[in-house]
Amino acid sequence: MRFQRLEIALLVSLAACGGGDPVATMQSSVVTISIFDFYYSPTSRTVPVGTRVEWVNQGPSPHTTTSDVGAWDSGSLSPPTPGGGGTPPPPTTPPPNPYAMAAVGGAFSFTFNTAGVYGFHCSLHPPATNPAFVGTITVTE
Ligand SMILES: [Cu+2]
Repeated sequence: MRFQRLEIALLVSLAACGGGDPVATMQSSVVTISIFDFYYSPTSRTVPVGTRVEWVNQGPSPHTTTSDVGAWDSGSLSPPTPGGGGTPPPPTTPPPNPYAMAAVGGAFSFTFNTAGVYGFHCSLHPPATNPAFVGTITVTE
């Protein structure tokens, strides 16, 4: 049948091109910052230009990552346990990290392509009332 012959031809051509992979591995890196009530962890990071920084809300409240100078704004990131319940993990094997088994909350990422110092805060819990709820990304050449 016609389809069988096509399959055999495909298999032969796949086997024939088993040489080296000409596509180089991407060199971009990702740094993760967790958002808690009410602080960022880590508070500050120094990264090279081109780094993608991802903020992940570990709740239990909604939060944002908002650039102090308007370079980015995540909008409200949902907490991992909707409703701010702080539901404990099931009583099976307790994880070493209490957050390890929690569902992943809302996330936002931004790639820093220009060197500089970038302050950020949560627009829902602004520094005026939460002075410690701020962070800094320092981007180096
Ligand atoms: Cu917040």
